[in-house]
Amino acid sequence: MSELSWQEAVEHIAQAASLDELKEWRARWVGRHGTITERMKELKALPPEERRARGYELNQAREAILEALAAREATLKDLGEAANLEAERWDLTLPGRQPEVGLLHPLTRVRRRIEDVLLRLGFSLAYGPQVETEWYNFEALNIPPNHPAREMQDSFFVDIPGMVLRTHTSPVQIRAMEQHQGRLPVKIIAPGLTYRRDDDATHVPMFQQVEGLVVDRGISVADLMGTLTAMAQELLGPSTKTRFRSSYFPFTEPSLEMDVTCAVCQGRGCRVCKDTGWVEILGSGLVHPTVLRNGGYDPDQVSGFAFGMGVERIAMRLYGLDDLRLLYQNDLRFLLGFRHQGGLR
Ligand code: 2U9
Repeated sequence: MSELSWQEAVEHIAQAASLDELKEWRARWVGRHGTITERMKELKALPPEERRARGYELNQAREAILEALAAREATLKDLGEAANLEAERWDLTLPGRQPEVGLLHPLTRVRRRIEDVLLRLGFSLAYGPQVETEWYNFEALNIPPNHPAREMQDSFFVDIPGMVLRTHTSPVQIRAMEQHQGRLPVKIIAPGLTYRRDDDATHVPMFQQVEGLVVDRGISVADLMGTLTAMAQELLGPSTKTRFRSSYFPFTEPSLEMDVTCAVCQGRGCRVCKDTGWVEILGSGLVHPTVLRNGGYDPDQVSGFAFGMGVERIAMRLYGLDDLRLLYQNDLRFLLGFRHQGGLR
């Protein structure tokens, strides 16, 4: 039995500090075993007149307590909401969050720079499939069946017989020549992904090339040297010098490799050029007569020059990287180092 009168209970309830405390008051006074409830159970033992008066009084008390509980509950809930609102108040004067701005991958930038320079020299872009037939990837380019590039350990062959992941973008140019149907000039560049079974510090199995092809009447090595020197000077700076060394490729005759004065040390000698002052950046040559014929052109009427470069290799030379794999590891510590290298496009 409680020592408090119900009037005192009503006063306590009106000052309860929490909803939990209200729950206790409710159980103690009007719950299943609460004071009022127990008293009501005792009513039936009383004589009728007394039962009426006592019952009336207990009902009054019960109503008053329930009312006090409801009133206090409403007040506590209101106070809680107000406190929540206060805690969640937004400070509109706080400075905004600086959004992280992305940047193009260094390889994308280098490839686009090469494309830009060649587009300004009058070339058009050409694209083709990455899964190629052996004809377009090898035979049409005068690469014979016994050539080492055609071994399983050098190229990625796919499950479809006679198909290979292109090992260079040259097949794009054969397809483009076919589409030109003998019209002149052909003046295209073929940028894109290529695949070879190589994997070390200076080779990745998937890499990017930009190749170029010009076919017209009277194209000579002079056109090749002039065009590629102009490209190198646009790409690496106007004081860049070029030199050509003879080489061999099945699809060009004669074949030439082009060196440029080192962009890192301006020819003075450094780690990138191995103290020679020169770095090799591309292969080139006059298009082999057989290749012209395979593209639908008559080598007695027209001639052409072609060149090919590896975008990764050029990026290594431009940025002085000694491990090509850095370009493919998506390490932000490395990539963010290019944040201030030229504008974003
Ligand atoms: C056609 C005819 C000829 C494209 C050429 C090279 C020389 C060359 C390499 C550079 C580095 C490949 O990425 S790399 O490993 N390329 O040396 N490419 S001439 O000759 C062609 C292309 C298409 C129809």
